[in-house]
This record gives sequence, structure tokens and C-alpha cells, in this order.
Amino acid sequence: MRNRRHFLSQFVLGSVGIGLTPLTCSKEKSVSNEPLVVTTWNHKETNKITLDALNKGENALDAIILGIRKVEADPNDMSVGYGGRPDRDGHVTLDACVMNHKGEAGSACFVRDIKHPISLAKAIMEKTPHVILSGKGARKFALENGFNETDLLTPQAKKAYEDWLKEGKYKPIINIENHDTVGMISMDKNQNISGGCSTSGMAYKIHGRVGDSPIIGAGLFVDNDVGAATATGVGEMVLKTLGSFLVVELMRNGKTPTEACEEAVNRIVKKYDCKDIQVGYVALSKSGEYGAYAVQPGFIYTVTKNGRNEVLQSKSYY
Ligand code: SD4
Repeated sequence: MRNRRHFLSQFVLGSVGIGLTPLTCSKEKSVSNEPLVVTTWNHKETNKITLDALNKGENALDAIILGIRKVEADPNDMSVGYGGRPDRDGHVTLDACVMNHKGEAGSACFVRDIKHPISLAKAIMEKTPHVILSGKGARKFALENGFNETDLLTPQAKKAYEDWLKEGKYKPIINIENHDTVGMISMDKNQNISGGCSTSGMAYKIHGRVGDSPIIGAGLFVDNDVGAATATGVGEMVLKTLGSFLVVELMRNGKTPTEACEEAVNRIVKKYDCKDIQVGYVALSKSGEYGAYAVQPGFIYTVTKNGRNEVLQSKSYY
């Protein structure tokens, strides 16, 4: 783990050198009717898929799902979907949710054997009277509704798990171990906003653990009149402060996306010991303004619109 940590901290520190843009302030507004995609971490390819779909007239949620499915299918992304790191019992369990411009929401959590929990979350939103299905029930619903059963534990993730078992210490270092959870918020040509979030959660978590990512209001929140926010990092902190809902409410009360994310981070830092943990928020307002803020340095996010696809450095509390 030390090697990976070293490599990734070098990656973050060296990011400016390879073309990432350190951003001190993100107060740009998108041109009216210009599709826009904002995603946690470095997801340039993913955002491009979503932007292409938006340019073809796809609605924001379906465009987001197209992008996120790409991440979920990637075995090299060990924080999301197929290839995600397992829990401490060796099972890959996935969390995802979606929310659209009408305020409709769906969520699949603690689900096994389903490669695309983001699509499952949408199916739960559309086909059931509920918001969340979990565990065996979510899996059963998926299999009954045309989803295939897939073994999600790749040789790479199995090897990482076996290495971890040698010491079996649970100490997530979030910029390092879980740096690819995909939270995506987007505005389509009709200026409707939607969001989606997908993760395999904290590596080596206790079996049964559910994070913030599939919880509406915590890992993701959309209010089409105001904007949207999504979170990454130690989900327990985001859950205890209902972070994404808070960010949207702060924007409703006049804060810019960056200010709203900063205040949501401040709420965490004031109450909890945050020396060793990371939480990052990204937000998008109805006027097309976007921003981010994190507890620790090292949080990056991707902003994509026509003529621009950039990974930006978030400001942080520390
Ligand atoms: C979780 N919030 O399960 C997720 C992990 C994450 O970047 O976002 N990592 O707590």
C-alpha cells in the first residue's frame, strides 16, 4: 500500500506538470443551452461520453448513465463496479443512485453480482414505488428485470484483497485507496439537471456496510430549480452531515457552488476529527456555475463542456 500511496501522492503533486489545471476559483457560467458535465476525480473519458450524448439531445440522466457504465465496466477502476475492491469477507458489494430533474430517485445498495448498479438504480426508480433496494432484494429485482449475474471480483482485486489480509488493518486513506468513485452531475440542452453516483465503497469495509454514495441527500442530491451536488471520500462523514442536500440548500440560499461546498466541508471539520480523512464535494448551479471543495488537498474533479475537458484541483480546508 505504501508504494501505491507514494505513487498516487506523486501523481497528485505532479498533476500540474502533466496538464491538470490548478483552479483557485470556479465562477464560470456555461452559456445557456450548453451541456455541461461535472464529475468527481479524473473522469475525462467518462465525461466525454456523457457530453457526446448530451450534444445528441440525450437527457441529462441517460447521458450520465452512459458515462458511468463505462467506469463500472472498467476492471482497472478498483473503486467502482466490476473490479472494485471487495469487503473484508472478500465480497464485492456495490452502491449507486440516480436522481433526475423531476426529483425522482432510485438507489441500489449493498448489491452483489450486478455489473451496472447505476442502471439498476434507474430501474428501481422507474419500475418500483420505492427509492432504495438493498442486498439480496436488489439482486433479485435485478435478475428478474433483465440484468445478468456477473462475478465482480477480478484477479487484480482478489490479489489486492489477499495482500491486505496479511495484515488485515482497516485504515482507509481515501485519496489513495478509493480515488475513483464516480459522482456525476450534469445539465442537458433543456437546462435540466440530473445526477448519478456509483462506487464499490470503502475497500475492505465490514460486510453489509453502506456508504453515502447510494443515499439520496448524502452522496447525491438534485433540485432542478437550484442545482446539484455529489460527494466522494469517507462516506460516514457525508452521511452524518447529509452533505449533498446541504450543498444544494446552501446554493438555494445564495451561496455559489464553491462557497456551498466549502461550508459543507466546514460542518464536517468543525465537528469531527478530520486529520486523516478526505471528503470532497462538487456542485453545479442552475445558472451553470460549478465548484468544488475538499477536506484535504489532492481532490481533483473533471469539468467538461463543448471545447473544454479539464481536470481541476479543488481547494481544500487543510
Ligand atoms: C463511500 N463515498 O463508500 C464512498 C467512497 C468514495 O472516493 O467516494 N471514495 O464511502
